[in-house]
Amino acid sequence: MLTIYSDDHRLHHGNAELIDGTLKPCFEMPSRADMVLERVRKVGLGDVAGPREYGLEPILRVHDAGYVEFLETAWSRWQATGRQHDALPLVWPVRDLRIDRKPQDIDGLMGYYAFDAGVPITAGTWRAVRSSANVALTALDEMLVSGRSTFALCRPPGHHAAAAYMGGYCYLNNAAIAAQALRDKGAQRVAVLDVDYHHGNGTQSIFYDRADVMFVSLHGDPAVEYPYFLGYADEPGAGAGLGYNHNYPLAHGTDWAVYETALADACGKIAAYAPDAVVVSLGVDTFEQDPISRFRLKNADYLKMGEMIGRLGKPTLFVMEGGYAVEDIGINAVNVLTGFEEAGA
Ligand code: SP5
Ligand code: ZN
Repeated sequence: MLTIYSDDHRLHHGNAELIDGTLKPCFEMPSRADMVLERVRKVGLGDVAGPREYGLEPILRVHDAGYVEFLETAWSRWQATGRQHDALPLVWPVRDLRIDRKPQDIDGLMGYYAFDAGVPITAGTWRAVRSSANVALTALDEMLVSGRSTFALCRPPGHHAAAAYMGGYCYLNNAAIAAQALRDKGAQRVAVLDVDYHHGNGTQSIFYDRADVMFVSLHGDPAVEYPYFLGYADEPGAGAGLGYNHNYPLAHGTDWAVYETALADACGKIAAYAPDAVVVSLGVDTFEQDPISRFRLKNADYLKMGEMIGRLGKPTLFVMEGGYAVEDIGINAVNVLTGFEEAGA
């Protein structure tokens, strides 16, 4: 399987995130992508190539123009106020606070365009997130040209980012940008399967009222797990999109036996939808040793996960999302890809 990857991800290296009541070193760190790339090479998964430049157009098909302009200018505006350390949001417009007035000040804008404090903006963030989107778009084009499934080794990840807000280590929604590009290149129906431990609130939000992109997600139950405010089973889609959103909230402690049952059901929904292609939001933070997550999948379970996805028999674009057990992230992510290939897809 072809992997698309760019060293530009290293330009995004936040110092700290607010977690457990304290500022800790970011779990979402450059070594994550390095470890996945190392494993791709070690097992001989296939060629590794760099991304092409797609400009802002495919990004603006998914994201709000004001939000994209904010991402592009946030670092220079933050720095202009005399600060050299990472920009982080600190105040958010919840419930009856006004979102009809966009603040002029960068500190206000950081909160306006974020839903949590897990999104440091640094000098290199914009270039890294642009490259990450280009990685997904290039892997998509390679899939379309070759008819073979591909791996977008994206970093930073994307599935928590919605049309007009960042959060959960995510800035641009790489999987959503690729799914929309698939539609724009002629696919009639696209299914996004999100196996990251956390609910893909951004992707769900972007496609919630649409029937042409189905969103299916397995994740920690939001009643007890981040991102808490989306991802319940009773979110079926709205308007034309009613019936095209499927959430599988799973309990803390979920192991492969429980996960497999849910994944089989999810794959059944996708098969019945008969999509032209599948985009997989590939997070491996479901791993038993993940430092911020509470499922119990083991290394070998990811092979079985890949086989089940492979049995759908669809052209599939894998887009890297989360996974914070850095020592095992490469083994687990590449196990999904090799399991997929062994299923003959
Ligand atoms: C892409 C992705 O996987 N983003 C995840 C963002 C999660 N951020 C908040 C994590 C909160 C973890 N709380 C439990 C801490 C255990 N000590
Ligand atoms: Zn995650």
